[in-house]
Amino acid sequence: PRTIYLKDYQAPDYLIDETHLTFELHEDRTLVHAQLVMRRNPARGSGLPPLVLDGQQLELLSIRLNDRELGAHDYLLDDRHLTLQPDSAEFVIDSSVCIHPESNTALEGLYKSGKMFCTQCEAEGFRKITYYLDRPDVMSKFTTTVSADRQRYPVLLSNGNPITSGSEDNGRHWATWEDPFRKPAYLFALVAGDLWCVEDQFTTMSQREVALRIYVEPENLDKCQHAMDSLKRAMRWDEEAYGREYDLDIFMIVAVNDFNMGAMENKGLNIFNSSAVLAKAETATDAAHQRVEAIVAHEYFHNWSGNRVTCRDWFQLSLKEGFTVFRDAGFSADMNSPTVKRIEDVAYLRTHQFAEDAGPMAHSVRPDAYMEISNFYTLTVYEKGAEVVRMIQTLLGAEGFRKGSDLYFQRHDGQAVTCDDFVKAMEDANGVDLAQFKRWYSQAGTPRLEVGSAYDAEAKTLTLTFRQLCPPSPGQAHKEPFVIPVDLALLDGQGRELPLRLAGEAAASGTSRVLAVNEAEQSFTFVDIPEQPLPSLLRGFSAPVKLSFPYSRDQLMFLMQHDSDGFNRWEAGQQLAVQVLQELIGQRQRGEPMVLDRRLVAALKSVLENDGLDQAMVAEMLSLPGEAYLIEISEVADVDAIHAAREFARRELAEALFEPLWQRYQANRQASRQSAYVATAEHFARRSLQNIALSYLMLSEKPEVLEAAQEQYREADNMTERLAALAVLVNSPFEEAKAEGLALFADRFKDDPLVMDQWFSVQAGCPLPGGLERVRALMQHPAFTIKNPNKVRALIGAFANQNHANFHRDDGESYRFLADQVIMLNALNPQIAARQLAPLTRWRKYDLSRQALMKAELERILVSGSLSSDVYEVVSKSLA
Ligand code: HT7
Ligand code: ZN
Repeated sequence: PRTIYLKDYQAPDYLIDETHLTFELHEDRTLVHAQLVMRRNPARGSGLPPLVLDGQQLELLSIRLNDRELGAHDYLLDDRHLTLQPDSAEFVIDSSVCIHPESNTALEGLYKSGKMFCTQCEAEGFRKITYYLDRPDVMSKFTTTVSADRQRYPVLLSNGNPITSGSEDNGRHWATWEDPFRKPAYLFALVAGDLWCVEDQFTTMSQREVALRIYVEPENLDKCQHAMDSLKRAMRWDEEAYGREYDLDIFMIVAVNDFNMGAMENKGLNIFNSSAVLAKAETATDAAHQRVEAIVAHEYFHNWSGNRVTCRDWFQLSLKEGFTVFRDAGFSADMNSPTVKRIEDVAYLRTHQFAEDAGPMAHSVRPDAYMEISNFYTLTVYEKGAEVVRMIQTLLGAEGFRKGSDLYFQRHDGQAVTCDDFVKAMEDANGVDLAQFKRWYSQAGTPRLEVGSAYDAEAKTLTLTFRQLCPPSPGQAHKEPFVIPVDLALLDGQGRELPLRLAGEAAASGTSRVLAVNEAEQSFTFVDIPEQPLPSLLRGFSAPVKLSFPYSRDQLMFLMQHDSDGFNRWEAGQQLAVQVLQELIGQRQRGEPMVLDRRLVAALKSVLENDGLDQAMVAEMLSLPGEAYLIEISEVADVDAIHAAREFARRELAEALFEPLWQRYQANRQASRQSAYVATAEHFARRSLQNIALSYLMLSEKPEVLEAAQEQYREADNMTERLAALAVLVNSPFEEAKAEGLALFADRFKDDPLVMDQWFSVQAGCPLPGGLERVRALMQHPAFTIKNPNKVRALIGAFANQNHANFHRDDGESYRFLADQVIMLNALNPQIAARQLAPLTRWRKYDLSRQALMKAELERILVSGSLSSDVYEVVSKSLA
């Protein structure tokens, strides 16, 4: 495969003003007619270079240039392009092609999901539908006519507003849709099926009525209300937080079962993985409800950050994705608990994005080269990209940031732009220079920030010294200093924040502030500091860096209790737990008996006994750092020792804290019994504490806990409690109860694919011995199919990414298993194959024996036959 470079970007030679599409949908073949009203791009000069249209897997039936039928000698055709010679600056191309959605297993372009037709065009799927300039800087007005059998496909949808529809004599019918907004082809969508819809409406801030519809298969009609409520909240929030109003008369969401990602923001017609839209108490957990709320909002927010203002090229992907993740995080924070949302996001970023940034596929937020763009829908582009936007907000303040975003939307409405344009709007609206800050877009890797402090009791000054260092990443040996916003406070002996005045400043300005660290080594001296303070650093995780400060365990316990920044209270607890766990890991590796530092017990006991704390915070603080995070922060990860140490700590904590855990559990379970399920932050918090308490309690193997778990499993009116109870049974030694729970569950939910995904995942994640054998057996279950990405993620993905003890078994059999699945998926669905590969790409993290085993599997994939560009890019870069 060819590498594409950002430095080679050139504006398109031709533009497409209008796109008129006609689809004749048939079971075995679909005919696509495209009329393109085109002209020479004046920005590219006056000559008439050849017109090179993108097209893949298309059977060309006919092509006309301005009413002249072209013969084979009038154009060049290969498996990626159709090239012809225009003879005037303005012209019309008419093409007809035949495509085969029924055999499209890659789920890109037009395909069938179950009984319905649907599309996925981002990033480069439109070229599998018709010959086109399939690039985001070519924006066109689309009209789409869809015709299909009326009985099987009574609903025919596309982007924009419905214009006309009618019936034919042969049992077919048709509908025409017109989208008044110019858009790139990646935002095109079409859906045809026997769909039912839930309908509502929204009155925008300028009093326009918008019809809202969520289309699903009839059996899912009762699972749409949460998504609809989320959508209305998101529409209102975007008006209030960003001044953004919806612009069409109708907004539609369609749920499909076969989908490579979470959802897609096609203009006016969002297509969703059913897992990201369907939710009701009996079948979806609290986490699933929160995911639905976040994804519905995310896709809706793209209407401005992505659709009205789009990307010039795919290197700019974070322009829309980083910004939109930042926007959806703000929404979720406002709808739920901001501190808990931040904790969840940071834990996820540090575990997974930091690992990506340290691995062979590391790339900057704006990559400068790719082979396959689908591989760059990454945690770096999405989550780190959102952190970069967040840092801009931290540096400019909320008001300055809003001025910048207003200017960005106003200046670039209807345009395809770059990350530089985004930053420029922020600079211009605030009169600041962000030139050095922009290194966050171009330099990969996670900076380390080492902080030292020196207190001068006589001068009453505290000097903080910052040293930043970013490790090399592929293609970037040396990094220049970043601008790192460090939000901080200084706490006195009672935990009160001291007034902050830097040397040279006239007066103190508040008790917490943001320092912009922008040199490799830099000191800041605070004056009038009456006693040796304890710094609370990087509050709210104000920058995506690895911070180190030599806190003692007692100081961390102090911060856990007294820091007024909720995020940093949690962070202190995590750092304490990491120190304690690393000590246990060392003991285990040396063959010494493991001894848990009782300070961790004391710290968690006081958290558990503090009735004033938000229950969700208590649950977060009780959660020990995960194995994946402990692997990420290890130089060489000893998976067995990590697993053994963490399990040992959990058991010790369960024993020492049995009483307070049992009390909390019983109180919360009782409250659950007494109230019907509601998807609100308060109830999420109550159930999350109840469930983490149960998972600790179960380690005691006491009969009363087993009974409680079985009662919760049987009697719960919601999936959050039921699944948590099933998980503790599955992870327990109670074989009979486990088998009974699993069988009952499968019997009850066998017809609900999303619930069965959870059943697969719980078993795939079970760390008890024999994990690989269980996964192999589950692949034979009638509810499993490798053709459905949700099933692959639920079983194979959960096993390889979450079940470290079994995935890293020392004979390498699990690596072999994963490689086999990747080879199979490569032929069916390259995007999913490449994503499933991720755990093998991290081979450098492990001991030499595991390294060799993992590498051997990557090499086996490389020579396994004809590889997709998706898989080839990941494997070859991992081995380089
Ligand atoms: N913008 C959407 C990206 C997406 C996608 C990318 C590659 C292949 C399949 C895909 N489905 C959706 C989703 C989003 O970030 O909003
Ligand atoms: Zn997105």
